[in-house]
This record gives sequence, structure tokens and C-alpha cells, in this order.
Amino acid sequence: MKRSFVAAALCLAVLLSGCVRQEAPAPDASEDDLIVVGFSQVGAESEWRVANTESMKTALSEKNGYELIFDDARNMQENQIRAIRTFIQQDVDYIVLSPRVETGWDSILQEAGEAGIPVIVTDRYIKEVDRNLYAAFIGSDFRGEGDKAAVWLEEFLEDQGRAEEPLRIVHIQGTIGSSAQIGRTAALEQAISRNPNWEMVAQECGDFTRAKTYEVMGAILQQTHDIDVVYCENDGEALGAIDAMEEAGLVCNAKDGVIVISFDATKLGLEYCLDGKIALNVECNPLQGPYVNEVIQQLQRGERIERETYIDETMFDCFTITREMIDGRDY
Ligand code: GYE
Repeated sequence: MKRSFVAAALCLAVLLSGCVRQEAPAPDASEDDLIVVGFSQVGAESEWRVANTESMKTALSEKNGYELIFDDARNMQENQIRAIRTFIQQDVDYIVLSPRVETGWDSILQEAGEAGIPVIVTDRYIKEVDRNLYAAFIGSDFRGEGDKAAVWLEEFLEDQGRAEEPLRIVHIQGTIGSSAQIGRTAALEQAISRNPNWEMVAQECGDFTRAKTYEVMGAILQQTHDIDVVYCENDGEALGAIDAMEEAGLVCNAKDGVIVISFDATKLGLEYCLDGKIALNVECNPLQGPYVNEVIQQLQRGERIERETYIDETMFDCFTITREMIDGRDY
């Protein structure tokens, strides 16, 4: 909106100075009404991320009254900072930020604040900044997701009569420093500290990707095959870990093989759950676009907004999941 206004003002200035061509089109009135949003996305590292991008693009479409400037940071925080600075120079109406990691945002958010541009943080949290530096947060409760997984595992082992047996766990972490990693990791570490028979035999970063996890899991398997649980912080990692384990001759199956735990519950991840290869898949909902649209519309109308929105999420295990559940999902 502001950008169109600037463009119109420039046109007028040129007109007044008498050097514009007669046939120059008048600025399109409807374009003038568009709300300009700059969206800094982390990257395209996972199916979750791709669904998240799609959701934002659909909700913040021209049809819905937006001009969306999308920037893919290719998983680098410095690219996100650069993109936000460009959005500020472009004088966008709103900035939407899906932060790669939790820290390091203070000065750029101050710059946005000084320019009077509201920032909406989505997906992951940011820390160590004055809370007034962003207007709203919309995303997931990652610690809660991890706690659900840990409690499910405790209950499953109890049901199997294995609660007291030694449990050897491999932990594949997501991008280090991201809220999704911090919350899901904290939940597992706490569960290990309250279960003295649980042992972490390896903890490596899979960076939320299938390819990197395939590699790190392959290296772990060179050291040991004595593994009861593989706790992966997203579906891409779970798939990479399963590829490596199956290649090494291990069976992924909750009852008589390796118990694989995953997060996201994308369609592909749920297919693996239906197959019994992923024992538990905790949902992390990427469909955040409509929530962002709603917050922006409320801000436009000058209404009070919810400062923090945590999206409701469920979980699926290999014993109760059905084909219908998968087919009915949007991502
Ligand atoms: O779980 C993972 C992604 O921040 C919730 O990032 C997101 C995580 C998600 O790449 O697949």
C-alpha cells in the first residue's frame, strides 16, 4: 500500500515536471489498495517448510488483497537479516519472519520498529529481544510436542512390560539453535533424566533434512547396531534414519524392532507411520497463512490482536492411524 503510494507520488512529481509520456497508465486503483507484506522464510529444507510457504502464499495472495514479497533465506540467518533490511527500504506495510534461530534479531527488529513496520513472527520463536519489537507470534509449542512424544514412549514401554529395561536412544537433532530443536531436545533430555534406565548412545544434528540424517545415521551405525529408539526431530530426518537403518539390516518397527519417533506428521511421514516404520509422529501444523492473514486484518482495522497464538496439534501412532486419517489431511 505504502509502496504504491510512493509510486503514485513519484508519478505525480514526474507529471508536474512535464516529462512524462502522455500514454503513461494511471496507477491501478485496486493495486493501490494492496497490503504489502515482506515474508522472510527460512528455506525449503523439509516438506513441512514447503507446506508452510504454500500456506503463506495462498493466504497472502493478490486475490486476498496482498502483494507478497517472498524471500527464501536458504537456511542462513544473515540472508534473513538482509531480506528484512530490504523490506524496510521497500517500506512494506508488514514484515513476516520465520526465524531460523532464536537469537540475533535485536538490531534488525529495532530497525523495523524505527521504520514503523509491524513484524509478525511465525513458526519458531525469537528470544532476548524486547517483546515490543514484534507485534505477534503465531506458531507451535515445541516443548509441548516433545513432551507428548516422551510420555507416549514411557506409556508404550510400560504397556509392553519394558519400562524397567535398558533403553538405548539415538537422538537426531534439528537445526541447532532453532526453537523446534531446542524444545524437542529439552523434552527428550528431561525424559532421559527421569528414566535412569534410558541412555543416549548418540546425539547428532541432521539439520531437519533426509540427506544429512542418512549420512549421520550411517556413521552412528558404523559404531553400534544396539539401538532401541531413534528420536528424530522431523519427518525428513526420520526418513533418512530409516533409509540408513534398513540398509544396515535393522528393522524399524515399534514392537520388535527400532522404535522411530518423529515430528511434523506430513503425509509422507504418516505413510511411514501406517507402514509401522515410524512408531509415533507428533503433528506440527505448517498451515499458518490464515492465522497471519487474520492478524494483519485485525491490525488493519485497528483491533486488539492476540500477542501469541499456538496452533492446536495432535499426534499419530502406528497402532491407531488409518488410511482415511492420512487422506483427509492437507499437507
Ligand atoms: O518441524 C521442520 C522444519 O520450525 C516447525 O522446521 C519447524 C520445523 C519443522 O524444517 O520440518
